[in-house]
Parts: sequence; C-alpha cells; structure tokens
Amino acid sequence: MKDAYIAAKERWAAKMAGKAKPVVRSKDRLPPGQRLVHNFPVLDLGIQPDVPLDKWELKIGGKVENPVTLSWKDFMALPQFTDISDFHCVTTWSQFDMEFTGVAFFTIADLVKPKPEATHVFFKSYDGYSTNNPLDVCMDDDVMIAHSWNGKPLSKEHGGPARVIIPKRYAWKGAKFIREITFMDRDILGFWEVRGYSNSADPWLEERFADVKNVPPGFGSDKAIY
Ligand SMILES: Nc1nc2c(c(=O)[nH]1)N[C@H]1C(S)=C(S)[C@@H](COP(=O)(O)O)O[C@H]1N2
Ligand SMILES: [Mo]
Repeated sequence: MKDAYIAAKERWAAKMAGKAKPVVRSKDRLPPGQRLVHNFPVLDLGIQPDVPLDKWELKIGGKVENPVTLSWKDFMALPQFTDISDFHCVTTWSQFDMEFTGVAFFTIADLVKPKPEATHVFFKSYDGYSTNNPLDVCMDDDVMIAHSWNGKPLSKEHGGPARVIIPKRYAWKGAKFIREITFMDRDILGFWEVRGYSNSADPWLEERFADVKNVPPGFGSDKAIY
C-alpha cells in the first residue's frame, strides 16, 4: 500500500512538473459491459444547483490537522493540475480522453494533512448528493477536484463550479457540485451506495451493484431509470 502511494505521488509530481510519461493505453481500455460515447451525457438527480462563485465554498475537514474552508479565490490560487483520463458511467457509457483541470487530491491532502486514523473520505454536494471512497483510492495521481473540462469552465450540468474526478471508479463516485470533503476514520455510505450500488465501484471488475438482486429493470437499455 505504501509503495502504491509513493508511486502515485511520483506520477502526480511528474504531471505537475509537465513531465508526465505518455499514457500507455491497453487494448482493453473499455471496461467490460461498457460502450464508447462521444457526447458526454448528463447524469444527476435532476437538480442542478445554482452556486454563484462569490457564494461558493469548499469545506474540508474531519480527521485532519488543518481543516479549511476555501473560497473560490482560495481554491483557484492552489496549484493547478491538468490531466487526461477516461470516464466510465455505471449506466454503461464510457468516454475516453477527457481533459480536466483543477486541483489534485494530493494538493488537498497536503493542505489539510489527514491524521493517521483517516481511512475514508466522504463527499457532499450542493444538490444533496453524497458519495464515499477509501482514502487510498483518492490518493491516486489522477484524482482531482476539477473546475474545467477541455479548457473551459465546467458547465452547471456537468457539475460546476467544481466536481470530483476519480477516473478508476464508476463516475458516481465523483461528486458534481462539490461542497464538502470530510476525512473519516470509518466508511459511511453515500447516496447511491445506500440504494444498492456497489461500494467499491471498480469498472474493470464490473462492480456495479452491491447485490445482483438490486439490478434495476431494463439495466443497460435506454429505458432504465437510475
Ligand atoms: N452531485 C452529484 N454528483 C454526481 C451525480 C449527481 O446526481 N449529483 N451523479 C453521478 C453520476 S451517476 C455520474 S455518471 C456522473 C455524471 O456526470 P456528468 O453528468 O457530467 O456526465 O456524476 C456523478 N456525480
Ligand atoms: Mo452514473
């Protein structure tokens, strides 16, 4: 685990220095059961909160040495990070080569300094959404709080002012309209996780649902409702 963390931090540092190695894409880049799209669909609870930048705050706390509440100006003053990643939605669409710019999760962790007992992270959003991840999943070189997509500010429908991007998990693990990040000494389930979705959400293992009995009717067809 420690070696994986050091390796991820080295990859992130290289990216920050503009010296990232070209991404080697495997032939099986599309996870099982996914299809490729090119239109960046919108998925949310149907509420797209209006958060003016002068009212926007990102509260980061819990099991940390240095809790902070960032204004938009504070957030934008942090070291900026651009990365290209693939995006996998549990409803079976994937999109390749998404360019997001924002603040790396490593930068957030360096700022707040998680305490040794911090093992999980809970994310809360302006639309009432929430999701949870283990800390080691967040401490990967490609995890960030993004404010821009393809060089333009994130639209409200895609989670602006800022959203979480965790490329190696199904996209529901990345909260749009992010409002609060809490480091925890235990795991608590988020919005979809309490509704039968997988807690681990690894697209390569097809971890869609916690239990196959929870698969919604028509899953994978255009008629399914999530
Ligand atoms: N705040 C919030 N974040 C969210 C969601 C949501 O409903 N609310 N939906 C999740 C799901 S299921 C997916 S697939 C992605 C969709 O992001 P997109 O609408 O930009 O494609 O956001 C995730 N993050
Ligand atoms: Mo999703």
